[in-house]
Order: sequence, then C-alpha cells, then structure tokens
Amino acid sequence: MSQYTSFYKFISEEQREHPFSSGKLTGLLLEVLSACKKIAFLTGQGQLASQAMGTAGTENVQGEQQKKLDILSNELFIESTQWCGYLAGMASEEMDHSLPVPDIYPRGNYLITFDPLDGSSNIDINVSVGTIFSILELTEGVGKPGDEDFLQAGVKQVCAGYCLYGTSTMLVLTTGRGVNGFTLDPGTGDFYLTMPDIKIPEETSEFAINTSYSRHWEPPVKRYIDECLAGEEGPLKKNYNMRWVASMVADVHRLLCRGGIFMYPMDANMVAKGVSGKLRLLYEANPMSFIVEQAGGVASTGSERIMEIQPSELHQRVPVIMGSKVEVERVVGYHQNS
Ligand code: P6P
Repeated sequence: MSQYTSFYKFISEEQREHPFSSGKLTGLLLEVLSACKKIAFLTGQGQLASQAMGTAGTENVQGEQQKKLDILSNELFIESTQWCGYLAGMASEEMDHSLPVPDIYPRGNYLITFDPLDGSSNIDINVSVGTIFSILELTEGVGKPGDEDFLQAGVKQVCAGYCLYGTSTMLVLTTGRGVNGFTLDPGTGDFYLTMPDIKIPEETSEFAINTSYSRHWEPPVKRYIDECLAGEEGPLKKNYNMRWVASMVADVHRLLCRGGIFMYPMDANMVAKGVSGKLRLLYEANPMSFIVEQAGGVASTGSERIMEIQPSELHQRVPVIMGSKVEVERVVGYHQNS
C-alpha cells in the first residue's frame, strides 16, 4: 500500500493547508469512517448474517419498509459518532426527527444528516448499497439543535461524502476543495487515496433513469430520453447506453468515474400524489449535488440548482437531474423551453 496515501495522511495534509483549522472536522470524519467500516463489514456478511437480513417489519417516516440493516446501520452510525464531541446533532432517513447529541456527551458545532444504507432494497439481491452523509454547521448561539436547525440550503454544507459498499468499499468526499476517492484495504482497515481530484467528463453517452415510469414523465424528460434512444440517427447524433442500479450511490459513483446523467425527475404521478419528488433533499440530493458540482458537474431539479433550495422540512423530497455538465444543461434547457 506504500504507493497510496492513507486517508489520515491526506486529511492531515489538507488540514495543514488551513492553519486556522481546528481539526474538529477531521476528528468527526474519522468517526464517520469508523461507522462506514462497520457498515461495510455488516453488509459484507450478506446471508451469513441472516439475522440481519430481510425486513424489520417497520416503516420509516417515508412509509418505506425498513430492512433490518437499515436500522442496524442507523444505530451503528449514531453509536460511532455521537460521543466524539464534534457533533451537536444528527438527522437520518431512518428517524422521524433529528437527534441532539445526548447530554452525557460533549456537544460540538457540527450537524450531520445521513442515509445510513441507501439502496437497501438491493441488500437481499447482493447489489451495491451505500451510506450518504452531509455535514453542516450549527447556527451560532444555538444550544441543543432541533429539526429546524438542519433546514439549511445545500450551499451551506462544509463537507459531503458517500461510502459505496460495492465490489470494493470506496469513500468519496468533498470539503469544498474538489472531490477525492479512497478505497478501503480490508487487510489494514485503512482507506487509501485511489481516485485523486475526480472530474466528471462534461460529455456523456450514458443515462440513468427508471424507465418504468416513462408514461408519467413530463415533456422535457420524455424529449431528452427519446433523443438519447434515437441514437446517432437522432438529434444528439450519438448512441447512448442506459444503466439503472436503483441505488443512488452506485449510479452517482458511476457517473463520477466515467460521466453520465442520473435522473429521478418530477413526474405526473408524483404531482397527482402531491409529492415533490422521490429523493430526499437533506441526505441524498444535497450531499450528492455538492460532490457532483465539486467534480465539475451540474445538479438541478430541472428548474433550479438543488443546492440553492431552502429546505422547509427534514425529509423534503426533490426532483434530481445531475451529472455531466453538457447533458444536464441540455435537460435544464428543455425544462426552460417547455
Ligand atoms: P426506484 C433507493 O431506495 C433510492 O432512494 C435511491 O438510492 C435510488 O436511486 C432510488 O431510490 C431507486 O428508486 O423507484 O427505482 O426503486
């Protein structure tokens, strides 16, 4: 591993470049990574940890069936971070309300939102899942945070990342100075810098969308996908490939690696149901938007920059169109002209 820089060395050198940094974010990230390693171990057990597989028989605030691993991962994340003294509180997809750090622990100034096991419907079929997290600062003067303290626009994030439990376990992270990817060495338990300074290709020929909802799509989305399907004889003059893992972490990681556009757009069915999208703003769309933008991509709802949305509730949902700059801007243009 000597040819690779460890995460700790990388983040320590980054910190040294900021003489006024307190080291608190580094301290928090080390505990977040500890949680991710434990979740990686748990998911890696697969059917061998059968008692952790399957549904928990409960629903989360979204009305989604919770997997046992959703709840276990959530508990692991809380246990690994709440004591560290850098956090004031946390909010999770798996909890109806935010959780202030218990009084028995020192409270810091950071807030964290997270999806402890994104894509967990893939667990039982052994397909990649991941943890997504976003770190905000608690407003000056607030003591014990409540739900309202988490309602900050994505541009306020100080850090965002995900851990992908795939063929290998990878951490992808931004603190606002580009995006870097690290691979976990199961032997040493350390993450090593394997994808420095990730940049998303501006052009792509690969789209990711759940096409089973195509009958509900709004005209701009339908127009774009039809043009992709028309291939080189069509207006885009090239053939496109389609991928859909149904795990946002895996689908976004792919476009970070080789370009692409990921879409979970608004559709007529959502409008009829009175919902504002599928993906959650605070712990899916915002952290992934921060990463995508820092890697040179674009992240939009179709009509506005995701990171400029002022959240109104903890589990708010938004439409998501993100990835390669040229393609996302094309789709945004179709929305503007519709
Ligand atoms: P569908 C996983 O449940 C998730 O929140 C994202 O990770 C993923 O992109 C999306 O939902 C998949 O949704 O409707 O295709 O199952």
